Amino acid sequence: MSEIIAIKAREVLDSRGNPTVEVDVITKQGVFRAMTPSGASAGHHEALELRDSDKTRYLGKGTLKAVDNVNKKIAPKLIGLDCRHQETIDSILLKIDGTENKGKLGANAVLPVSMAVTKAGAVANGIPLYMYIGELFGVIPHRLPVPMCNVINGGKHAGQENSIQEHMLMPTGAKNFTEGIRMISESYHHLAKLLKEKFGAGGILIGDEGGFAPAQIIDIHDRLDLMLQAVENAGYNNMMKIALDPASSEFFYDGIYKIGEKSYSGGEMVDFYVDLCKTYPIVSIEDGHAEDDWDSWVEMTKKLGNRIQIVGDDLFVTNTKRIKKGIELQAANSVLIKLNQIGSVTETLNAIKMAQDAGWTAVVSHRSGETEDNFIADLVVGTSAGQIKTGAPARSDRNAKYNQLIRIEEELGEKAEYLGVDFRELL
Ligand code: 2PG
Ligand code: MG
Repeated sequence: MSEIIAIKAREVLDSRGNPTVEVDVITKQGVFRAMTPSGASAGHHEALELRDSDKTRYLGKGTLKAVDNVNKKIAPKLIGLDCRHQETIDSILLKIDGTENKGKLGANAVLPVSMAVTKAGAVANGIPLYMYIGELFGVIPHRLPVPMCNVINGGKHAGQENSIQEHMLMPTGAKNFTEGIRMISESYHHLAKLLKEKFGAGGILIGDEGGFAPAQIIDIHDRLDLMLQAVENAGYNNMMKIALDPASSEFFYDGIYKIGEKSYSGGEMVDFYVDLCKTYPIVSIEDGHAEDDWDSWVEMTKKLGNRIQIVGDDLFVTNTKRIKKGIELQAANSVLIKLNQIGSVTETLNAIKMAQDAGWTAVVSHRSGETEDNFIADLVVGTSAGQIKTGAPARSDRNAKYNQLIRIEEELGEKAEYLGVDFRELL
């Protein structure tokens, strides 16, 4: 029943209208489908996303080579195997590729196969995907995540140069996940009202992750003030915290960080964040410094690490080699987890494990280019990671994940746990 009978890949569209790879893994129990997301502010150390570079198709962004790699190079090696042997299958995928960074097959070829195999394995074992991931990971899942919801989009996701990329609300005062999402949705709509009043129709245009992208406000203080006003108008004063992802590798030029008209050294950026944390209820900052500016990361962690969560995204790229270095240097206290940065389910689980074993948190994340695949919702529950960032409560590519979490919470019933303000607590 659990034998892989066929594997078929095709090129489909992601949330930005760019091509991406979808894979069907077929067993006697059905067709198990997974899709690859894609980043815009991608880190330089991520696994390779293979694009065709044929300018006559999709402006060079076609994924037919990756599709071909699945159909011709991967499928023949996996057909006949038991889909429940995730680790073996993932190690075969790594072996076929044979490079450090999925440079031959492309992470966008390897990952959807790996994810579809996990989905097939769950059904073969007759349990929900999050439970199956829990088995692979070694926990009994019951923890729902506190979401980080990106209600104001900036930077690359909003066609804006040199600005903070993500301004997120975390409903830490909610009693469960479903209530938390309601609080977020209501605050988001109050924010729309404020932005419409202030800037007219242009104020409520949205960015890649469904958050508003008002081009008129570059200063982060103005953005955060509006967010807190919206939260207050929605009636949730003091029930939300703020998380930021400046994605600062995008505005780092030869050792200098540039936000709007202002320039900062790495140390001055630390002071900038320290000041922000004095004024706003900020509990988490991701990629406050650039992907290779290790010294500034260490300084940031020394100055703020005992008060807030310091998350490495471009810095660690879900790669245990880089996470290990970060733990040794004490360069952060949390890892952002993106499946396609590393390219397989097993490697992703290992990255989460390494972080948690060091007493660090792991935040499961979407990409700015997403799909209707809601795998990460099951991943975050399956690993008890406790935090997910997957955009504003807008557009189905984002809500697919929130909606799946609502279903999982319902299914877990009494057993479901939501940590709220204690979201950094490990199992
Ligand atoms: C990030 C992500 C997701 P992208 O920087 O954390 O929010 O953006 O997918 O564009 O890298
Ligand atoms: Mg990031």
